[in-house]
Amino acid sequence: MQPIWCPGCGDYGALQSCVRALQELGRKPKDTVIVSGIGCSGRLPYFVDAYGFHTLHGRALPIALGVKLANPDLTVIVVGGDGDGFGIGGGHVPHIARRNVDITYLILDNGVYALTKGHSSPTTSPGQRTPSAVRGEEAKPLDIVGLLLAYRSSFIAAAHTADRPTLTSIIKEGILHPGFSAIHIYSPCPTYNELMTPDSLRESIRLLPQSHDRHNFASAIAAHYGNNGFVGGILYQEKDSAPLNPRREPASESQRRFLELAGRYA
Ligand SMILES: Cc1ncc(C[n+]2csc(CCOP(=O)(O)OP(=O)(O)O)c2C)c(N)n1
Ligand code: SF4
Ligand SMILES: [Mg+2]
Repeated sequence: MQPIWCPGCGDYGALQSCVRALQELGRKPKDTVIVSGIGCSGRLPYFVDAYGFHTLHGRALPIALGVKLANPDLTVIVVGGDGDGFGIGGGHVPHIARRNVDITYLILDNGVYALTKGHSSPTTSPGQRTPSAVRGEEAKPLDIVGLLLAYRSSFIAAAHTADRPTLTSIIKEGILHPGFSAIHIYSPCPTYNELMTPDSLRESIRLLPQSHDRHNFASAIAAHYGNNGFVGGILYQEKDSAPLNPRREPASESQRRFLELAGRYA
């Protein structure tokens, strides 16, 4: 299917980078599943030659967990918006992170609920006027990378869709990472958010220097908070990350019971 996003939508860049990453890694469509939530971003699986599951608003992560438990050999990618993942679905992210499920999560953040015509999302800028905040947004925006750091995700990266080569290489590394790889991607919505543009992203987001030690958690925190949250690259990657693996002996009684329960539904 041809994409039906508006002209200039950042999600085209995310789509291109995602497909290129899968191609460059030689992942075959039959071995790949893209699971999405609801939103403009949630349409992405339609446009990729792989298995896709357009799920419910905010519920892509638990469904992806089920897919991965049922067949751990699959490459599982989750795509969702800022509202999908950090509004209605915000309660799922920490639990996928702490279980270190081996999936790659592409968070397409456009700062609005675009599909439902531009009302405020958890990342809308303070003062920004939207149909649900006509005098300007009063709430503080969520810091998505800050949350991923707090959840101790085993792979945390940030990128934007106006720099597709960097985004592609980060997605590749995220797919190769054994565990939960979460990538915060600024993806402009020219229809409903005039504050976020490709130029503003290129100007404000600085790539991490080569010297950044991605295995050092304290360095990741310093890089993120030292730049007001506007850095691109791989901030953190846990060394010796051990993902949840249903084929391995469970490490504890509670893990065994969790896997047994999940297996019953798989
Ligand atoms: C349970 C439920 N509540 C609300 C909606 C309405 N709804 C659809 S998409 C959406 C928000 C989408 O925003 P975001 O996740 O940021 O994705 P975007 O469209 O910006 O890519 C909402 C509230 C829904 N489909 N299902
Ligand atoms: S409304 Fe915004 S996010 Fe949705 S397709 Fe159009 S530009 Fe993209
Ligand atoms: Mg959005």
